[in-house]
Amino acid sequence: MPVKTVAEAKIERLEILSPDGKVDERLLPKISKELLLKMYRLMYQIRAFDERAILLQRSGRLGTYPMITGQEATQCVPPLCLKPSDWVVPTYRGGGVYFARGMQMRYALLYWAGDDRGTHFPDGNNDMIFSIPVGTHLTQVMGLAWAEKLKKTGGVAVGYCGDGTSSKGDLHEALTFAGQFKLPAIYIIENNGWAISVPRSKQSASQTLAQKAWGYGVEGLQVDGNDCLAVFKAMTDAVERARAGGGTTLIECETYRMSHHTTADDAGRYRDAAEVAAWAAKDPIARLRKFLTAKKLWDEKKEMLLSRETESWIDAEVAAYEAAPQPNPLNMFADNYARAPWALVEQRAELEKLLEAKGGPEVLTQLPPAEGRFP
Ligand SMILES: Cc1ncc(C[n+]2csc(CCOP(=O)(O)OP(=O)(O)O)c2C)c(N)n1
Ligand SMILES: [Mg+2]
Repeated sequence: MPVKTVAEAKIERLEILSPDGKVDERLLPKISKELLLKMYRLMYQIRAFDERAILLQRSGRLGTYPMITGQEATQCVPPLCLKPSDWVVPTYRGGGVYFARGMQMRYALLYWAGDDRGTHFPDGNNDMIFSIPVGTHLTQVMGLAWAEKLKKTGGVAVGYCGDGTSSKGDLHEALTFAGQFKLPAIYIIENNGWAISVPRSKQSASQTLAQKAWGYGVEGLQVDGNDCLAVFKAMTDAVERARAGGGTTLIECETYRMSHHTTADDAGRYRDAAEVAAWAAKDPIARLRKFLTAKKLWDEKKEMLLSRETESWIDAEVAAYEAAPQPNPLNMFADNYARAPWALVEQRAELEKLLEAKGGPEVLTQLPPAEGRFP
C-alpha cells in the first residue's frame, strides 16, 4: 500500500553556555553586561534564600518547603524577559520566579508558614500565586492569554509546570486552546528529572517533553535549563513571537532538582548519589560565574561582597517575617469568591464564635482587623 508522509516534526535543543563557562558565539544572544550581572546576583540570592529556608524549616521556624537549588536559571531568567504587566504563574517550586519579579523574600517565608499575607506582589505586577494542586493553573494561564489577546494589549501570559505535571490533562486542554486561538501564552516545562520519586524515564514514553507542543500546533523547543543564556534566548524569542501575534510557545527546560522534593521528602531513598554529582557539575550558577570571570566582569572580591550583602539582606528579611503580627484567622475566608457560598459563610461565622469563646471578645480585638472582601 502506498504511503505518504503527511507531517514531520523536528525538535531542536538550544545550548549556548557550557558547564565550563564557554559560549557558542554563533548563538550568543544580544544581552547587556548589566543584565548578565543581574542574572548572576539573582541566581546567587535565590540559592542563598533556599539554603536559609531549609534551615528555618529544620529548626521549626517554617512549614514544609519545596527546594529550588539547581533550577535558578529556569526560574530567574524568564521573568527578566517580561514586563510587570505580563502575567506569570509559576509552580510551588517557583519562589525564584517571584524574586525575579521583585517580590520581597519576607512574603515567600510568610507563605510557607501558611500565612495568606504571603501572596503579596509588588504593585503593578500581574503575578498569580502558584497552586499546590499540580497543573490546575495551566488552563488559567491560557485564559489570561486569551483575555490579553481580546483586549489587544500586547500582553503575554507565562505558566510553569514540572515534568510530572506535563503528563496531566490540564496541559493538553491548555495547549489545545492556546494553539487553536494562537494565544500569546508561553508554557515552560521545568523538567527537573523527577516528580517526587518518579524519574523522567518512567514519566512519559515521549522522547522529549518539548515535542508535546507539536500535537497542538504550538512552537516547541528544548533548552539546557541550566544555561541561562539558552533560557534567555528561547524566552526572548517566544515573547517576541507572542507579542507579534505569532502564538504560543512551549519551552522544555532540562534541569535538575538537586535537593529533596520538599523538606518532607528524603531523595536519598530513591535516587543515586552519582546522578546528583553528575548534575552538580552542570550547575547553572557556577557556569555563569566562569563566563563572567573570563569576561573580566566578575572576581573574588565581588563574590565576597555579594556573599556578605546577601547574608545581611536575608537576615533582615527573616527578621521582618518573624516580626509580622499574628494574622487574623478570619482572613482565610477573604478574597476567594466574589460572592461566598453559604457553606463558607457558615464556617466563617462558626470560627468567629470559636475565637470569641476561646479567649473572650478581646481575642478578636487583639487581632488585626479582618481584611478583604467577604460578602
Ligand atoms: C492535582 C495534584 N495531584 C497530586 C499532587 C501531589 N504532588 C505534589 S508534587 C507532585 C509531583 C510533581 O512533579 P513535577 O511536576 O515534576 O514537579 P516538581 O515537583 O518536580 O517541580 C505531585 C504528584 C498535587 N499536588 N496535586
Ligand atoms: Mg519534576
